[in-house]
Amino acid sequence: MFLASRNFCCRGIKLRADLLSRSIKHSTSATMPFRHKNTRRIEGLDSNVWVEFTKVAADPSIVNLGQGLPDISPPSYVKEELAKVAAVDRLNQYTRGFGHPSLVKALSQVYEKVCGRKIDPLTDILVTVGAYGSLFSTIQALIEEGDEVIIIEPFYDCYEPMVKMAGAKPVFIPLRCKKDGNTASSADWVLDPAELANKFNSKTKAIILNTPHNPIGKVFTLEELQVIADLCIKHDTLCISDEVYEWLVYKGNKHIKIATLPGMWERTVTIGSAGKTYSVTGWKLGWSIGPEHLIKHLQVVHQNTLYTCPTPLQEALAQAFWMDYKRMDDPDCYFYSLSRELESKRDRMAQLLIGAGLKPVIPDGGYFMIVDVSMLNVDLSDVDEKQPYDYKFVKWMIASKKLSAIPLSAFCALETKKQFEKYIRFCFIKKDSTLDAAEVILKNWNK
Ligand code: IK2
Repeated sequence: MFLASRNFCCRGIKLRADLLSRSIKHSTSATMPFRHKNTRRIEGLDSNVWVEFTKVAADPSIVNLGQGLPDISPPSYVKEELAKVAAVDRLNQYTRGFGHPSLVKALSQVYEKVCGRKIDPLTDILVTVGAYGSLFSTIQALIEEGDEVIIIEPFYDCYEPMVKMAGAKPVFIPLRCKKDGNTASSADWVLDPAELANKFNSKTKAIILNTPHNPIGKVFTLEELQVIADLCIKHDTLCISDEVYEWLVYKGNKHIKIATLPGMWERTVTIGSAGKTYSVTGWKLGWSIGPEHLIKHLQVVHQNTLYTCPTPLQEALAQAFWMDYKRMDDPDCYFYSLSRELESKRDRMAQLLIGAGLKPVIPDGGYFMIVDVSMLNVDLSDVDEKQPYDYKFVKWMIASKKLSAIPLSAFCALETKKQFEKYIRFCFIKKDSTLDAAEVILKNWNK
């Protein structure tokens, strides 16, 4: 009885306090306008494709080939390492801010082998929260207000807002399809060297390169990288090279790091991702690798924003890297076995789309496939008028076919959306059962 009345009394006080605070809020907003709006640097950056499409594809009955996350299992040793580190007290506390010592050491060994040069684990590497964190610290550290940054379209969507938040101007150049209509390969999508050369001027601070490319799956060739490198050197420009899909290249293709081309190490920051390397996108660890004179500025951004990344994840990742480092000459190394596993998924995805009467662009790398859906002639008059065709198409497909994808124009600047809006992007790093479910939908498309 006493307890009951005490609870009632406490609840009564809380209720009165809530009412009071609501009435204060109400009287303030009624009498004067709230003067705190967003900062200018985030003006116009409110829409985001992941926020929008994660929400619409959240229903578990939808076959989700949208956002780039695996539903296959990560390698068992990676999961086991994480379970082991949780038991070590020291590994549950803060670690070195610029990267846990065993992780930067492992990364330096792996990348020394790939790049054929010395990489100092303490000065040439910064570990961050995902490749997003690496891109952010690179752009914040090296891009100045008023600078121009060349971005190749389509582009991973965060490049444009990150450049804008740094006060710089994105300058876009599209990959153009050199074949008409019946495009079969991501290699058909190319930059025009003369058009690219015209984008460089005295204000150009950097170019952002992404190879293997998301969303097209293009793997830039040595010749194509050399054109970019020559322009960077000629105009004393930096290169921010997003290589999160570096291990995911398919037969007949080779991933080349632009930082290994003559004269490029000193001006390149290369970005990688644990999420993409080990199929653990939820771990959100990434890294930037480059010369000390660039990485030291990224470290300043990092020490004053995030300071450090989770220790257990870094230690587990380090152990995984050590294991694969030791077998880099063995085809069973996860760096190569994952791309073999994905190559058959890529071929299956292509067959499903071809079977539905579509012409997919077969990627040479990464785990996405784009396809022109305009030929399906779907009536989209009921879907939100203001959006580009591909947005409307994907929303319609999710609602009517229970299949999700990502609209390609999400990876383009406003002015170029029209050029790309007939394509949508499918993600194929999926279990056979998920691809089976997609197959049923595509086979029954016209029923
Ligand atoms: N850069 C590229 C090119 C990426 O693809 C990603 C991750 N994208 O995945 C979502 C999708 O395209 O569906 C990143 C950077 C970010 O990587 P991280 O998860 O390591 O921050």
